[in-house]
Amino acid sequence: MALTAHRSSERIGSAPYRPIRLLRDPFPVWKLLRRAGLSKAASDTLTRGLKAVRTPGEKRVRKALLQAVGAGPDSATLAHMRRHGWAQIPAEMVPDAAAVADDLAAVARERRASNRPHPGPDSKKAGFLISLVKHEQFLDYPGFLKFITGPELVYFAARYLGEAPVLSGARLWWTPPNETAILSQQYHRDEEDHSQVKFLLVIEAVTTENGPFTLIPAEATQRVMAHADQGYGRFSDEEVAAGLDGEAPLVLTGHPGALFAVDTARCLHFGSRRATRDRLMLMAQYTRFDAPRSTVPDWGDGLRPLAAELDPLQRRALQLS
Ligand SMILES: O=C(O)CCC(=O)C(=O)O
Repeated sequence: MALTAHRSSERIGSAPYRPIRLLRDPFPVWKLLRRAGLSKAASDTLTRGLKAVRTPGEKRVRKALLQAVGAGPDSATLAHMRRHGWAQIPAEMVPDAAAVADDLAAVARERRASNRPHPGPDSKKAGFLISLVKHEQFLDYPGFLKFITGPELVYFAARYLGEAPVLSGARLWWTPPNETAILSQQYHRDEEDHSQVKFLLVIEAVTTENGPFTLIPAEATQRVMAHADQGYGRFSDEEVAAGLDGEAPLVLTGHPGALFAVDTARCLHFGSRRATRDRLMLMAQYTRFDAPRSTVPDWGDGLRPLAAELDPLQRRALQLS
């Protein structure tokens, strides 16, 4: 974690290239506070406060950027997202999605064939959710990074979260056939913040055979948690069913190019469970700037060419001023 400001204001085109590095990753701070004996809630509050102190005005700027962008064509989809915690983004809102899925399928074929999944924090999962490309590695694929940071996705996340958000992760996920129901293959909620957006792009058709992403909409998640008297951690299928009162979980199947947005902090979910066929998805995660438990890719200088093409709100997604 770098605590010092990066003062470079070199200009690329009309846009200054100035990474915002102060407390880029709040999560290590949060973990320190926890180790010091603070509760999760107190650690959340303090981490947010520290971030605000280290980057004064940043929150205000991010809200102002959203005001400048205004309302868009996505209001019905946004309303669905706000109410239910998930939405399918209509194809006409993301005309590039099918072509991007096609190109990503080619990259995945190459990566799978050469059997070079990148080792990393998720290698502990070994048998599923392998990141064929992740975070900074997307700099090698500018077209995909452009899609992920395009106005369609970033503005949607901004309008939902109420401010210019941060791209806190991107992964090309490969789940091979497996027989397990462990870790993220069990119901859980993500804990980076109270609210966040994960975009999920189907790359090769997902059916019930591919271990589809499965979720409980936000209102029903509230009922399940109240019934189980539990907010976080893993929930068994039985606990979830008991709180659902007959309502079926939502299974995100779709054709290549289908794009979903899920607030994985508000919706219980799992995926990759007992797949009998490969599953390929692109995942892009957006959080608020002060999400207390998030980590953020270190994009470094590789962003310069893309940065020149982005508007101020999009630039904020990559932690650029
Ligand atoms: O699709 C999956 O395998 C589950 C992913 C998941 O649990 C998550 O993104 O938090």
